[in-house]
Amino acid sequence: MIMKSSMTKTEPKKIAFSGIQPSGIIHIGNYLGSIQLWLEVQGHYDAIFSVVNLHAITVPQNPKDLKANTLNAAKTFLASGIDPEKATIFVQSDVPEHAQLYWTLGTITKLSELYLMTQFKDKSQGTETVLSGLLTYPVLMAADILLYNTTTVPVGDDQRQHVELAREIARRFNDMFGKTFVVPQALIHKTGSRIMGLDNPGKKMSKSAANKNNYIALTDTAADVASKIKKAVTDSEGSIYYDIDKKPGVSNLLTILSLITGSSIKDLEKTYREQTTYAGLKNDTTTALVDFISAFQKRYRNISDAEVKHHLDLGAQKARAMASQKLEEVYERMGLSL
Ligand code: ATP
Ligand code: LTN
Repeated sequence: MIMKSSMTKTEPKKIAFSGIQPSGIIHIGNYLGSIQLWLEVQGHYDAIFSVVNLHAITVPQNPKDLKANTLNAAKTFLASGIDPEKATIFVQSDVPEHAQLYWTLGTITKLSELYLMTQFKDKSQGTETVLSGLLTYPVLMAADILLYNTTTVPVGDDQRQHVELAREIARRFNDMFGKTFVVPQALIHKTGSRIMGLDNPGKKMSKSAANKNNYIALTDTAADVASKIKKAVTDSEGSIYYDIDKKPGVSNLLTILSLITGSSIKDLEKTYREQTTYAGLKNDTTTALVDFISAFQKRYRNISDAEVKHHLDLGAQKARAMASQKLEEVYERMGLSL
């Protein structure tokens, strides 16, 4: 939770940066693990949120779909409550400094560091051809973050390692060329930083999962939600309490219900203490999700494409003004500008 009281008037505002790939659907894992944190930081931080389309092309994309998904991701930000008066929102490729800084940072990043990234290992596993963009992706992510003097990076737990590498790259650059970058910190939820797949609570909920029952998309219908939660894998014990190792499926449902409703997990455990089946927990989770998603969808339908484009254009201008200054500084430090 971000405490207003911890910010004094004289304290400079902290800067938060985060991004989501426009690679298709946005699921409640993305929302609860990341966008919910964005809503907490906006207003307290100078917040910058990007639709990171250059990241999305590290796996093959259909150009027409990519365009539509990019606009839809930005619309999702707005429908979720991201306020363009408080936060800058923009599309990554509209600010060419991201790709430019990426190149310079790549010249001080070790291949051995990139091969260590678990996301690279997961995504490259089993594929015949591994494209270089998939390996160097965390350098682009470091560029995204470091361009804006970012202090804080609100993300899900799966991005912790990438933020750690961005910190290392910042420190290395500062040591080699003089203090240029702020060393950022990840901001990760205590609960909800890793929403698990409904069909397999041993692995994180993922939009790239083969089984559609793995995730609840923000575009799902009430019937989809009911059917997916009904099929969610639990266990045969018949009692409801939070224990991530012994009861990953039930703990995942409790986490989702807690984050959507704002009730603590302790209170939910009390509510379900007497219950010997999971039907009640599943019904309540379905109702909470359906209420949340239908309100979201209503807001989403009322936002026009023109409105989104307007905010993205303004956002790109603001982001470019900041990013170009930082890139100039980097070029100066490295002896690239005459
Ligand atoms: P996926 O692995 O689901 O295909 P991704 O992690 O590559 O997608 P993004 O859309 O870029 O997808 O993720 C946006 C944000 O959502 C990131 O901050 C990420 O950490 C967070 N996130 C993704 N999946 C989960 C999850 N299952 N639980 C919590 N946060 C998540
Ligand atoms: N790699 C992230 C998306 C991302 C990001 C960023 C997050 C790209 N650049 C900068 C935070 C800050 C992902 O796949 N979830």
